[in-house]
Amino acid sequence: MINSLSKADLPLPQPRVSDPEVLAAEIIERLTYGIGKDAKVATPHDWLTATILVVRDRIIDRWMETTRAAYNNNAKRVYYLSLEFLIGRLMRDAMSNLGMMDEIRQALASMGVDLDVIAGLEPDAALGNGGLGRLAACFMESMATIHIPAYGYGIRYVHGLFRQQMADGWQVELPETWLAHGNPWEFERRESSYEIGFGGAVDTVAGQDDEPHFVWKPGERVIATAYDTPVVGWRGEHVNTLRLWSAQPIDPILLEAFNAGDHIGALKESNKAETLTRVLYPADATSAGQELRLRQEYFFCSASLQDILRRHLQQGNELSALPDKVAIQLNDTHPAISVTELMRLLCDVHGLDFDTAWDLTWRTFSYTNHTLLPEALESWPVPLFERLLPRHMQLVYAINAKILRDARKNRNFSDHEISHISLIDESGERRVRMGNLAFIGSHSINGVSALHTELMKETVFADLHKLYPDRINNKTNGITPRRWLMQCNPRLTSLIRDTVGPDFLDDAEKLKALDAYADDPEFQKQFAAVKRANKEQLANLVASRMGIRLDPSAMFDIQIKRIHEYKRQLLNIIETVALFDQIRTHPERDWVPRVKLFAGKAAPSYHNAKLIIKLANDVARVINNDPAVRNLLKVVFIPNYNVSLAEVMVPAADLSEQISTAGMEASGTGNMKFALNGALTIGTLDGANVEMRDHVGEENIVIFGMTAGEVAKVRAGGHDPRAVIESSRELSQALAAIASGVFSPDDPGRFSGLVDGLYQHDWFMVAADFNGYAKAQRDVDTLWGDNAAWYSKTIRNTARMGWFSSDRTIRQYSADIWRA
Ligand code: T68
Repeated sequence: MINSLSKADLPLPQPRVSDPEVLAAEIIERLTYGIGKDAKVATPHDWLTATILVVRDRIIDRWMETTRAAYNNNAKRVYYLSLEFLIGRLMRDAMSNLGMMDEIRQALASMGVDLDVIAGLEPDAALGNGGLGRLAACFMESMATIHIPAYGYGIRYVHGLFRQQMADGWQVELPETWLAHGNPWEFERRESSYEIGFGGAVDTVAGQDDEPHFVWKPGERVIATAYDTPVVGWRGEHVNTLRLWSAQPIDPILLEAFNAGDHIGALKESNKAETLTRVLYPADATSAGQELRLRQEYFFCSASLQDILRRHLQQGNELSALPDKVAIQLNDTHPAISVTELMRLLCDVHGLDFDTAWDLTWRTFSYTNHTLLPEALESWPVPLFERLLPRHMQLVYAINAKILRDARKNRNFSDHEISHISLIDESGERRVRMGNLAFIGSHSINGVSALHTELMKETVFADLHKLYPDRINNKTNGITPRRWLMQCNPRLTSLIRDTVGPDFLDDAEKLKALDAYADDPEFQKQFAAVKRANKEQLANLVASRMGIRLDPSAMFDIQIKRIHEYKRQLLNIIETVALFDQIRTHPERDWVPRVKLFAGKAAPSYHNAKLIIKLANDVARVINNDPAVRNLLKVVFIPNYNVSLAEVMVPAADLSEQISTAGMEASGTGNMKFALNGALTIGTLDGANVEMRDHVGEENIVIFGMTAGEVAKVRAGGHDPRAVIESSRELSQALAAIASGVFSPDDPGRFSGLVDGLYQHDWFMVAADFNGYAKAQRDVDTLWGDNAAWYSKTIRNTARMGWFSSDRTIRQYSADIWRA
């Protein structure tokens, strides 16, 4: 009987061995006893599941050690709250970090199974929209790598970001079903369940000390259940937990209703609960603004905070030690409701007074801002907020009163300044400002690139910055070099290791050693051969998925990211049309063969973004079928962009398009992935491009276009796009072709609205930057013509991008914000 033994006497599992024979035997064992399949009839999916289970075993040993060590040291823990974790596939990541990729490959091969084939079947977990969600995934891996005891908290969406299909060149959204074959990475933790309330009313009862005590009586309740996924760091030394919440009804079925014959009504509660965590909102850069979204936000914040407080107290800590033992990072405003939820738990559940609770709260939280776009700043109508979260509404008013009185009395803030820092926006329908709540409730507010952080101080948070001048700081984004170099580009990784040794594997800044080889003809040849092989791999993917043949000796010019007007895929397409015209008009010139590749998803309700996808496809059809440019220009829009596709495209790029309107892209992280993999960047002085230029050297990046300051000035002072367009023959002809239906003969007016927007206001400065962009592209052509110069620059990009490792970013968060 277990009970009669003391826990210390329980036997520990044997540490796992990782030689191919042992692994093969374990995979067979898993197949047989874990999945119940005879190896002779196992499907590739069964092999995948069995392999994952065997890899997972190695992680679990370390996971338990890590968790035990954090508990024994009573270490400060970091909690990363994010509504999105765009983790992609996990098997390669895990095998590579554990250093067992070759052994698993051999084990499978000995049984006639190809690792690459089954790895390609793993679903791509797309629990995020784009950069913000992918950053959270890179951060999780870096926190494990540098041994920070950390938990990621989010939602276990049943359907992640939609699958994109093309129907006659238009985006069509289909549901994504990543859980269809089960998820061998996760552990359901039924014991970690919490009740989450919505609606109802607040009662006041007299406390012991005459202070009124508030009791929220929710009108609805659901259960949040935890699902844990281990996140293993480089070399497998430390394993953290990604804990995702799933909603369950309190009563799975209302038997009374069922017995009375109301079979649908009997499941109403159940359906309602499950709807909560069913799908990821697919809009990036706009706030969703719907009740279900606010419910999702509150649901996962409340569950996470209850869990965090339980762990804190279970360790024997006092509540007063919360900021010393707990750091909670809010990934954008999506988890900002946490500020009031922690206040509620501390005051109403744990009985602290308001001022004490407030002091603990703002010292525990910190907040990362990812955008300055006004349409993305979350705010909720007061009536909706009050109906769904009546107690939190009271707390918003109480916090507001405290802050505004202080600003007025001690800082002499004017009415105008007060109206900007208030948690309530009164400019129209009254709304709760989640950005201000996150700011006021945090001791640190950070931007994600140097430029973005400065603009935050001057624009959205100017008045709050005046009130709290020490809180805003910068943490330039980074990417994990494990996924974005070692795994996605094994050829380049081997070449670098053979050339400068393995130090860069543990410290990306050691890539600097490659600088010495940038002008070495022999190394350039090898670097070029790696690029060529990666391009062939991408060409094979395009051939098999789309039936289009690409010439790997052409320049691969790639723009992949969410489709958004500020990211200016339109500028790229218009310049492509202009180039098409030029090639046809001047066939006698020495044109550089180019393949223009695009991929990315548009928010389903974003009309212009969807039109831009259609335009890319329409332009591709015409250009790819014109014999006059046959070997010189190809245009391809690859459907269903996701992390796995990026892992093939990034290593294959010669040219990386980072051409957003200056001042609008907070940082960008795709820009870093391309440069690290030896692409040349053509870009504006926006987001992290500015710092990339500083690191790689201005001679190794192609910069064009207006600066953020110039954009702001021109927007304020009246920009005359018509005059700009009419003064450029190339641009006006390209626009005329698009607007008149050259690319859309079936519907000639299809793009006239898009072009009209450029003539009318050109908000994103597409016309304004066109000439600079076109000239920069011809400079790129010239450079391409000089092979030695090209590789000298691209090698220097790889050599100098080490600083953009997310390990560096996380060290900075840890030193300056979390003090973990
Ligand atoms: C991105 N933001 C920034 N938002 O655009 C990008 N938004 O410059 C930056 O590099 C990246 O964050 C990481 O800091 C987003 O990706 C969203 O995805 C999003 C999702 C929902 C609502 C609003």
